[in-house]
Amino acid sequence: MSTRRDFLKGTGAAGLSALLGPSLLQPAAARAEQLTSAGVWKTSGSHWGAIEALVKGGQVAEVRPLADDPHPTNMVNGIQGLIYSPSRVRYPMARAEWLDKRKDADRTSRGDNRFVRLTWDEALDLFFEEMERVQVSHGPSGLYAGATGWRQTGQFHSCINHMNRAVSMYGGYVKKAGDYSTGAGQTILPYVLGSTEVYSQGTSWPLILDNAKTIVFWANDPLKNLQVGWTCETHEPFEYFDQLRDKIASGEIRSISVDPVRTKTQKHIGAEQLYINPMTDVPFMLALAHTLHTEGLHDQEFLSVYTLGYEPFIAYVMGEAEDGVEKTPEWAAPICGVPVDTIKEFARLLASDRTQLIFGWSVQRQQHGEQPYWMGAIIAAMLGQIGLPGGGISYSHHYSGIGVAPSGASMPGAFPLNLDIGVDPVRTDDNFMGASSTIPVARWIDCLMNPGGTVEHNGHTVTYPDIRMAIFTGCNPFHHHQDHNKMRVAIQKLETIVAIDYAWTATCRHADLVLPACTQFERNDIDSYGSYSRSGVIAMKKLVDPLFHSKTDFEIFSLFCKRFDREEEYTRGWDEMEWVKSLYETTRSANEGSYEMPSFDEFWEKGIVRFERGEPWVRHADFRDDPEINALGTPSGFIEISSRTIGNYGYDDCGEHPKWMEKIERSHGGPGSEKFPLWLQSCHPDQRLHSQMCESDPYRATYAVKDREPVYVNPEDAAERGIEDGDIVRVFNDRGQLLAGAVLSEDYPRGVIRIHEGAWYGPVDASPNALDTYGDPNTVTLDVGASKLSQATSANTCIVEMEKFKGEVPQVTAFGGPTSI
Ligand SMILES: Nc1nc2c(c(=O)[nH]1)N[C@H]1C(S)=C(S)[C@@H](COP(=O)(O)OP(=O)(O)OC[C@H]3O[C@@H](n4cnc5c(=O)[nH]c(N)nc54)[C@H](O)[C@@H]3O)O[C@H]1N2
Ligand SMILES: Nc1nc2c(c(=O)[nH]1)N[C@H]1C(S)=C(S)[C@@H](COP(=O)(O)OP(=O)(O)OC[C@H]3O[C@@H](n4cnc5c(=O)[nH]c(N)nc54)[C@H](O)[C@@H]3O)O[C@H]1N2
Ligand SMILES: [Mo]
Repeated sequence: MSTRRDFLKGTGAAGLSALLGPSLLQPAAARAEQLTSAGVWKTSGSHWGAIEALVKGGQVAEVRPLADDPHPTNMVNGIQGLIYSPSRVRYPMARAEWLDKRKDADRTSRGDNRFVRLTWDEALDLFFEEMERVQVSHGPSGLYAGATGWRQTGQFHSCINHMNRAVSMYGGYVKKAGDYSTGAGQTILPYVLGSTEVYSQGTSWPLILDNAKTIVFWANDPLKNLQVGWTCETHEPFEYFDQLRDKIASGEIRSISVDPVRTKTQKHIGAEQLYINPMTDVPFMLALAHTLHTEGLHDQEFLSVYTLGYEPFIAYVMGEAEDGVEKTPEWAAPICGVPVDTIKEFARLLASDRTQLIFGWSVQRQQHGEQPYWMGAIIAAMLGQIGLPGGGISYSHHYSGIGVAPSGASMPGAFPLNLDIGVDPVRTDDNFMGASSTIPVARWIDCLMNPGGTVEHNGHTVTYPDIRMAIFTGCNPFHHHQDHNKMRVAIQKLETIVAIDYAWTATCRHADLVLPACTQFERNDIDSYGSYSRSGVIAMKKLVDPLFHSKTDFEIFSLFCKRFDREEEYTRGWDEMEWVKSLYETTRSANEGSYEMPSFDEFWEKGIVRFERGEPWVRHADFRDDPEINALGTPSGFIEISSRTIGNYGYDDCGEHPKWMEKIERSHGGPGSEKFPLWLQSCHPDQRLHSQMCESDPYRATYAVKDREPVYVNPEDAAERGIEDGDIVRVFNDRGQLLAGAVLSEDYPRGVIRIHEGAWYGPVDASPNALDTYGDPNTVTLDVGASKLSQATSANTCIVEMEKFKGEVPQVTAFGGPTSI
């Protein structure tokens, strides 16, 4: 296999010089646009990696990964089906009832999927009229436009920026704080380690592989999660997992995966699984701390020099404070399901030599999700290896290429937000009438249900605004938010919901006005090649014209701004290619003298400019080197094992140091498990990016079970319920019910089932507690804030029961668009 490495070797002395020449792809892979008798091959980039597409007669005939992708994802095979999905939004549409009566329309019928086709002019007039009405009558607190979502990639067509810029040129609106990915982690870690850590570059893999003796993957499945990236993914880290597999095989490195499930990563690299009961990492970690401390395996010098607040924490562990319970392995074992001896041996193993801890994010997407992250930092501090190559802790090596030594190059910026350009909004009313202008993102349903109510958040009190209208673009809240039955009631509070999407998602089904955007494959754009690796810049070439009546988000919002005479300011008078060129030229100037980039025309012709990898790098090495000069961003500058700041907030669900707190509901003997004995983990899909590509019919058919989303279940749990492989089952709890297709697998232990998030929601009808016909796990998940600190999603705190479905199986309603009238 010819890799990028081989190619870079061929560029001779480039690596010695600070001034790097443009390294364009080999001719074989560099054909941004190559005519063949059978059509034209065009290059583009995507969350799934760089691709080439064969375009014939105005149609995408074939899509394949770019030739030198070292580890292409199978998901590339779903792209064609995404473009030509029967679930595309074809025309601007309005919900039938809403079109007649607007704010006075019946809202209980939302979700019945009956819509009326409109012209673009009609639709955009309605959109503008509603926004104006809401802002005039309710001020900025009436409009929720703060979006969070995995819009398709491309810097110019970043649809969320388009919406934000256009809407804020008219007036203010309620914004969101945080995200669903790492809400608890990104809130707690700045108090403990001084930065979010979750979005920080991590120690480079070559240094980990050369120095670590033990690598722990904790709730982390990088082989699955690295298939996609925030910008065009390069899949560079996969080479390191192959090297790790070899080192494990030869006994040079031992790798352990702390996970209830046998993961893709464990299987690929040959890691050992350390089984743990779901949501019980904290008692396990407290017992590890107990063993390290009582056996004198902790690094006292590191703790004295680099940390604060060990004493109150260890007093809690030793049972000398608060609950008076000593957190021994004997105490933890029955809770976490890890035998006493295994806990002790694991603690000794961690302390015996260089140990790299690598955490995933799922374990903080649960109630009290801050605690396992804080505990991870404390274990790492007790081991005293933070800042050493192959030691310490990472919270990000499964994300967007982190761990590849980044080039130092500047990457293309995005289409600018209003704030950047100083355009005065039409309406300058910034009076939120006593309410907060920003709400924690995962509490928006709570906000709709309690206008004027308050909620604690990270040291502040948030007062919920009285929201009347919501605009969603580049996100799919009827996939991403928890407890859809509760959502369906809560959104009745909204007078108007506008959804802008290329796919007829459940969010469109529950909206009043739906505008058809085109996909990224129907527009020209530019993107970073490699999100964190900064490996280059890629041209995203339009493959085909926008399908049906769809338009680019840029066009949609240009026409929208025309309705209040801000079109010129919005577009700057530039068209798509002028914008793309300008983003390229800005990047080229920023890199001048360091990374040479060719003229725009040459770049566009060739498709990619590549930059050489940077020097391998160790996270926190500078802090270790001099903790006073390179102090952390915590209040004290040191690692805070206990936090006075958090302690002073006085929260009952996140205190001065980490603690074990029982969950509202938990399997394996926890609360509620007698009635609902199965833990439902809604991890990120191996075959999708969230809900994106679920609508790709031929691709979905490769994994669906009798047209339903798979539910993975242990064979004994299935047998106890009379369920066989391939059966349609009903998964339920007191919040909701869904159908899914059983896949029996020994990878899942007793009491644990998985349905991947992003399965499209297809309720049988608009009635309360309607059966979901395809299998969206968020039909049954719990919607509570992780704690008063982060108010993050608790999606993984969810228990259910399942049974073989009896009776007539309803048709899947999730796909295929609206029932037009
Ligand atoms: N139960 C459970 N729920 C979860 C999670 C979990 O682990 N478990 N994970 C959470 C996490 S971490 C995340 S990040 C969220 C993800 O939640 P989202 O980001 O909302 O999920 P996506 O499916 O990526 O939704 C993107 C939507 O934008 C549309 N779109 C894409 N590109 C464009 C564009 O250019 N223009 C327009 N107008 N629309 C576009 C797509 O068609 C799609 O409908 O889900 C969260 N929800
Ligand atoms: N293929 C693919 N890759 C993706 C995405 C995608 O949609 N598809 N989405 C991207 C995004 S937006 C995000 S936020 C990241 C998400 O990245 P993560 O949140 O890290 O990924 P998950 O797949 O949800 O979970 C990883 C592992 O955590 C384990 N786990 C869950 N709960 C517990 C627990 O209580 N204790 C322990 N010890 N282990 C537990 C699961 O069994 C699983 O093996 O992935 C990114 N990568
Ligand atoms: Mo995410």
